[in-house]
Amino acid sequence: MRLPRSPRRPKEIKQEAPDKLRVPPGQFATEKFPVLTYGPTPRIDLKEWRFRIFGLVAEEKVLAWEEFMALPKVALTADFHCVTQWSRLSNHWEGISSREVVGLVRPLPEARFVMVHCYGGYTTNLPMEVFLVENVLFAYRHDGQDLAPEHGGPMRLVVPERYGWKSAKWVRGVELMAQDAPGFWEQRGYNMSGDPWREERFWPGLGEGYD
Ligand SMILES: Nc1nc2c(c(=O)[nH]1)N[C@H]1C(S)=C(S)[C@@H](COP(=O)(O)O)O[C@H]1N2
Ligand SMILES: [Mo]
Repeated sequence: MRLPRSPRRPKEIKQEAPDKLRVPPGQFATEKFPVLTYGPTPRIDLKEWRFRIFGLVAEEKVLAWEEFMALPKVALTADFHCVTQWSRLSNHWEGISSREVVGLVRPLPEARFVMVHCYGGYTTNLPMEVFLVENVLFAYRHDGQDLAPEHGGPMRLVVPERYGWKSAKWVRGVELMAQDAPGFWEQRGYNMSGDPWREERFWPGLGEGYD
């Protein structure tokens, strides 16, 4: 699969604090990039692919692949922390920032949370202020290659400041909401917030050390 290339170089976002402790508590660094998917890998034809931004917005937006790829691009290096305890440091991502995507729809003032919807039915929730952090992006390239289908290709969300389950693969929509609601893993015992630096792994009270 060859993806269209932007004529402009993506804007490179610096990693926040390269010299700070990079591996959060209870995690170990690995060079590998394991695949963690619940269920089969969806295969999406780029001609059929759509990305819908909807919910509490003045006017919803549906993007086809070419429209999505025509948006201004960013690139950044970020660490990735899975709740199953592996961390993969220094992933280079290229994509479209969440701010760019939200800028297309004029959110209503009551919109405070998002639900990210995926091909295959997976979902995950985030507060708007976390979703709109500068290093959150809808990525289509990883370490210089088009994003592999098993890692979320053609496009996935990347939320470096949260555990990996918030980095939804095969994204097909973002829903703006007034109230928080649990996504797929959040309904099954994972923490609503999922900050790896605070070890927000599971529901408070589930498991030793996590409450
Ligand atoms: N659609 C979808 N997105 C998903 C998942 C999934 O099962 N389905 N797994 C999550 C989990 S638990 C992790 S750790 C990361 C793993 O990303 P990777 O498979 O590219 O390593 O994807 C997240 N995004
Ligand atoms: Mo995970």
